[in-house]
Amino acid sequence: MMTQTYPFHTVPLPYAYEALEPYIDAETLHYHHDKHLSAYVDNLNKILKPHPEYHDWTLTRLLENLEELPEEIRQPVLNNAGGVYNHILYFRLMSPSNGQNPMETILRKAFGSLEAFIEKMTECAMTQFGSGYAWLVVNPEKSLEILNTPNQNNPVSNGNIPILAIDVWEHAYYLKYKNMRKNYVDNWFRLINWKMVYDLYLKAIQ
Ligand code: MN3
Repeated sequence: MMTQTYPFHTVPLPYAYEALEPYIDAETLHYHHDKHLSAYVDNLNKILKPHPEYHDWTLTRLLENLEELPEEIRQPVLNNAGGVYNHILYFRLMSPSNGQNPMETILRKAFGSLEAFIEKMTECAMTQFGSGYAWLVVNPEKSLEILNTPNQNNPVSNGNIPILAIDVWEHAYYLKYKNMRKNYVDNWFRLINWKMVYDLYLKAIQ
Protein backbone atom coordinates (compact mmCIF):
# COMPACT_ATOMS: atom_id res chain seq x y z
CA MET A 1 0.00 0.00 0.00
CA MET A 2 2.82 2.41 0.85
CA THR A 3 5.30 1.23 -1.77
CA GLN A 4 4.82 4.28 -4.01
CA THR A 5 7.95 6.16 -4.95
CA TYR A 6 8.60 9.51 -6.65
CA PRO A 7 6.72 10.85 -8.55
CA PHE A 8 3.88 10.16 -6.15
CA HIS A 9 0.27 10.14 -7.35
CA THR A 10 -3.18 10.31 -5.81
CA VAL A 11 -4.59 6.80 -5.44
CA PRO A 12 -8.32 6.75 -6.34
CA LEU A 13 -10.78 6.03 -3.54
CA PRO A 14 -11.65 2.31 -3.37
CA TYR A 15 -15.38 3.22 -3.26
CA ALA A 16 -17.77 5.87 -4.63
CA TYR A 17 -17.85 9.34 -3.01
CA GLU A 18 -21.34 8.73 -1.63
CA ALA A 19 -20.53 5.19 -0.46
CA LEU A 20 -19.93 6.19 3.18
CA GLU A 21 -23.16 8.22 3.54
CA PRO A 22 -24.71 9.11 5.89
CA TYR A 23 -21.67 8.92 8.20
CA ILE A 24 -19.23 10.65 5.88
CA ASP A 25 -20.81 12.78 3.19
CA ALA A 26 -19.77 12.86 -0.48
CA GLU A 27 -18.81 16.55 -0.36
CA THR A 28 -16.39 16.01 2.52
CA LEU A 29 -14.83 13.01 0.78
CA HIS A 30 -14.55 14.95 -2.46
CA TYR A 31 -12.65 17.81 -0.81
CA HIS A 32 -10.69 15.56 1.51
CA HIS A 33 -9.48 13.16 -1.16
CA ASP A 34 -9.32 15.27 -4.31
CA LYS A 35 -8.10 18.52 -2.78
CA HIS A 36 -6.35 17.84 0.53
CA LEU A 37 -4.63 14.57 -0.36
CA SER A 38 -3.72 15.82 -3.84
CA ALA A 39 -2.08 18.90 -2.31
CA TYR A 40 0.16 16.69 -0.14
CA VAL A 41 1.08 14.60 -3.20
CA ASP A 42 1.97 17.71 -5.24
CA ASN A 43 3.98 19.24 -2.39
CA LEU A 44 5.91 16.05 -1.76
CA ASN A 45 6.83 15.79 -5.44
CA LYS A 46 7.96 19.44 -5.46
CA ILE A 47 10.12 18.94 -2.36
CA LEU A 48 11.80 15.78 -3.68
CA LYS A 49 12.24 16.92 -7.29
CA PRO A 50 15.70 18.45 -6.70
CA HIS A 51 16.80 15.38 -4.68
CA PRO A 52 17.06 12.44 -7.13
CA GLU A 53 18.89 10.36 -4.53
CA TYR A 54 15.54 9.85 -2.77
CA HIS A 55 13.44 9.13 -5.86
CA ASP A 56 13.46 5.38 -5.23
CA TRP A 57 12.46 5.78 -1.57
CA THR A 58 8.97 4.60 -0.64
CA LEU A 59 6.67 6.63 1.62
CA THR A 60 7.48 4.27 4.47
CA ARG A 61 11.22 4.51 3.95
CA LEU A 62 11.07 8.33 3.88
CA LEU A 63 9.10 8.46 7.12
CA GLU A 64 11.19 5.81 8.87
CA ASN A 65 14.47 7.51 8.02
CA LEU A 66 13.77 11.23 8.34
CA GLU A 67 17.08 11.80 10.12
CA GLU A 68 18.94 10.65 7.00
CA LEU A 69 17.39 13.44 4.92
CA PRO A 70 19.04 16.87 4.55
CA GLU A 71 17.85 19.10 7.38
CA GLU A 72 16.17 21.62 5.06
CA ILE A 73 13.74 19.04 3.69
CA ARG A 74 13.24 16.92 6.83
CA GLN A 75 10.19 18.74 8.25
CA PRO A 76 8.58 19.33 4.82
CA VAL A 77 8.98 15.62 3.98
CA LEU A 78 7.52 14.63 7.36
CA ASN A 79 4.51 16.91 6.78
CA ASN A 80 3.85 15.86 3.20
CA ALA A 81 4.93 12.21 3.04
CA GLY A 82 2.95 11.88 6.27
CA GLY A 83 0.05 13.67 4.61
CA VAL A 84 0.10 11.18 1.74
CA TYR A 85 0.64 8.01 3.81
CA ASN A 86 -1.86 8.95 6.53
CA HIS A 87 -4.63 9.80 4.08
CA ILE A 88 -4.16 6.71 1.92
CA LEU A 89 -4.38 4.55 5.05
CA TYR A 90 -7.39 6.44 6.46
CA PHE A 91 -9.36 6.24 3.18
CA ARG A 92 -8.46 2.60 2.51
CA LEU A 93 -9.47 1.48 5.98
CA MET A 94 -13.03 2.66 5.58
CA SER A 95 -15.61 0.61 3.77
CA PRO A 96 -19.31 0.93 3.01
CA SER A 97 -19.93 -2.70 3.93
CA ASN A 98 -18.06 -3.79 7.01
CA GLY A 99 -19.09 -7.33 7.68
CA GLN A 100 -17.39 -9.66 10.12
CA ASN A 101 -14.63 -8.35 12.35
CA PRO A 102 -11.73 -10.81 12.22
CA MET A 103 -9.85 -8.56 14.70
CA GLU A 104 -12.42 -8.99 17.44
CA THR A 105 -10.68 -11.75 19.40
CA ILE A 106 -7.31 -10.05 19.04
CA LEU A 107 -8.67 -6.69 20.24
CA ARG A 108 -10.41 -8.35 23.16
CA LYS A 109 -7.19 -10.00 24.19
CA ALA A 110 -5.21 -6.76 23.91
CA PHE A 111 -7.68 -4.33 25.50
CA GLY A 112 -9.97 -6.49 27.64
CA SER A 113 -13.08 -6.01 25.49
CA LEU A 114 -14.18 -4.52 22.21
CA GLU A 115 -15.89 -1.72 24.15
CA ALA A 116 -12.64 -0.95 25.97
CA PHE A 117 -10.82 -0.72 22.64
CA ILE A 118 -13.46 1.67 21.25
CA GLU A 119 -13.35 3.75 24.42
CA LYS A 120 -9.56 4.06 24.32
CA MET A 121 -9.44 4.84 20.61
CA THR A 122 -12.20 7.44 21.05
CA GLU A 123 -10.34 9.03 23.96
CA CYS A 124 -7.16 9.28 21.87
CA ALA A 125 -9.10 10.84 18.99
CA MET A 126 -10.81 13.32 21.33
CA THR A 127 -7.73 14.33 23.30
CA GLN A 128 -5.57 15.00 20.24
CA PHE A 129 -5.40 18.78 20.66
CA GLY A 130 -5.90 20.49 17.30
CA SER A 131 -5.10 18.58 14.12
CA GLY A 132 -3.80 15.04 14.02
CA TYR A 133 -4.69 11.37 14.08
CA ALA A 134 -5.51 8.54 16.46
CA TRP A 135 -3.90 5.22 15.59
CA LEU A 136 -3.97 1.55 16.34
CA VAL A 137 -0.39 0.35 15.87
CA VAL A 138 1.75 -2.72 16.30
CA ASN A 139 4.67 -1.52 18.42
CA PRO A 140 8.28 -2.79 18.23
CA GLU A 141 7.41 -5.48 20.83
CA LYS A 142 4.70 -6.68 18.39
CA SER A 143 1.92 -5.62 20.80
CA LEU A 144 -1.14 -3.57 19.90
CA GLU A 145 -1.11 0.01 21.13
CA ILE A 146 -3.39 3.04 20.72
CA LEU A 147 -1.79 6.44 20.39
CA ASN A 148 -2.28 9.84 18.82
CA THR A 149 0.01 12.13 16.86
CA PRO A 150 -0.18 15.83 15.93
CA ASN A 151 -0.33 17.27 12.42
CA GLN A 152 0.70 14.73 9.75
CA ASN A 153 3.19 12.86 11.94
CA ASN A 154 3.15 9.10 11.42
CA PRO A 155 3.93 6.37 13.97
CA VAL A 156 6.39 4.62 11.60
CA SER A 157 8.88 7.39 12.46
CA ASN A 158 8.96 5.93 15.99
CA GLY A 159 9.21 2.28 14.99
CA ASN A 160 5.49 1.49 15.13
CA ILE A 161 3.44 -0.06 12.32
CA PRO A 162 0.05 1.64 11.89
CA ILE A 163 -2.87 -0.69 11.13
CA LEU A 164 -5.79 1.72 11.69
CA ALA A 165 -6.06 5.50 11.55
CA ILE A 166 -8.68 8.15 12.12
CA ASP A 167 -8.07 11.64 10.75
CA VAL A 168 -9.27 14.23 13.28
CA TRP A 169 -8.25 17.32 11.33
CA GLU A 170 -11.36 19.53 11.09
CA HIS A 171 -11.39 19.13 7.29
CA ALA A 172 -12.25 15.45 7.85
CA TYR A 173 -15.60 16.24 9.46
CA TYR A 174 -16.42 19.96 9.72
CA LEU A 175 -18.74 20.24 6.69
CA LYS A 176 -21.12 17.68 8.17
CA TYR A 177 -20.40 17.63 11.90
CA LYS A 178 -19.19 21.22 12.48
CA ASN A 179 -17.49 21.25 15.91
CA MET A 180 -18.90 17.85 16.96
CA ARG A 181 -15.76 15.76 16.64
CA LYS A 182 -17.22 13.14 18.99
CA ASN A 183 -20.17 12.37 16.68
CA TYR A 184 -17.81 11.95 13.73
CA VAL A 185 -15.56 9.62 15.74
CA ASP A 186 -18.54 7.56 16.95
CA ASN A 187 -19.81 7.11 13.39
CA TRP A 188 -16.35 6.35 11.99
CA PHE A 189 -16.35 3.07 13.97
CA ARG A 190 -19.24 1.91 11.73
CA LEU A 191 -17.04 2.30 8.65
CA ILE A 192 -13.90 0.42 9.60
CA ASN A 193 -12.75 -2.16 7.05
CA TRP A 194 -11.80 -4.79 9.64
CA LYS A 195 -10.70 -7.31 7.04
CA MET A 196 -8.00 -4.91 5.89
CA VAL A 197 -7.00 -4.05 9.47
CA TYR A 198 -6.59 -7.77 10.11
CA ASP A 199 -4.45 -8.22 6.98
CA LEU A 200 -2.22 -5.34 8.07
CA TYR A 201 -2.01 -6.80 11.57
CA LEU A 202 -0.88 -10.21 10.28
CA LYS A 203 1.77 -8.56 8.13
CA ALA A 204 2.94 -6.37 11.03
CA ILE A 205 3.46 -9.20 13.52
CA GLN A 206 5.54 -11.30 11.11
MN1 MN3 B 1 -7.13 14.83 6.31
